Amino acid sequence: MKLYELVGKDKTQGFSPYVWRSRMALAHKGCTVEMVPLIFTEIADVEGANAKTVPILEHNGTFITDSWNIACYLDEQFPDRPPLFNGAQGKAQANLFNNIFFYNLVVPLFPALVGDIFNVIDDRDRDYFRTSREARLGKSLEEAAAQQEDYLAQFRKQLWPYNQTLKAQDYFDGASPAYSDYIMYGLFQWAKGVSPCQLLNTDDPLHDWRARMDDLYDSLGKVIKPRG
Ligand SMILES: N[C@@H](CCC(=O)N[C@@H](CS)C(=O)NCC(=O)O)C(=O)O
Repeated sequence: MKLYELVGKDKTQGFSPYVWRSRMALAHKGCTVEMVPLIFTEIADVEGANAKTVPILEHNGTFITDSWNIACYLDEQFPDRPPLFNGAQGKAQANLFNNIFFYNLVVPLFPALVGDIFNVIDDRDRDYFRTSREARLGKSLEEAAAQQEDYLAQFRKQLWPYNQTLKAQDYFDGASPAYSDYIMYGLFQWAKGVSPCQLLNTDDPLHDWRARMDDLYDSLGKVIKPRG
């Protein structure tokens, strides 16, 4: 199996939040995977994948794109291994979690990190990244970076339901981690991989949860080194 991921100048520090979901999901399933680093402007060139984004999973000559599809594929292909979704109802709940999570957390975090991302990407990606992200932001990367603290404050306010949930349970999926946890963990791997800013207070339940997630699968997530 191969998992195509997104890197910047440092090819060991894959920072895509969506790739991290798939990477953790593959580890959860006990799958051994070869990571294939790509920069933004190489993604469309992966022959046979017909992809615009990573992650891309290649398995027995089949390409699966989109992290959600990859998770569904893994549960279908390996039904005897620990499930990522607890049945059809669990999958439907994870889908809701994913969409709320996107709206609550990804949307405010993207402008907070965009200036830091620009500093870590490969030089060959800089024009593409600036043009595409400035169109999405409706402002320059520098203007967004100057407002980083405001965006982070908005982001931190949105953490309340997630911290509250972890007061009653160890993982978003209950007593042990599964796909909702990997959705959340990807976000923190993204921030850690590109930015020195601290998203959490040490007394946030999410802080301890993240430490537990860091220890999973031979500390897989710790391949990302803090920038701060
Ligand atoms: N819905 C997709 C989103 C994936 C995505 O947005 N990936 C980003 C990296 S974090 C990407 O490949 N972007 C390529 C680009 O913007 O050109 C998924 O879940 O896999």
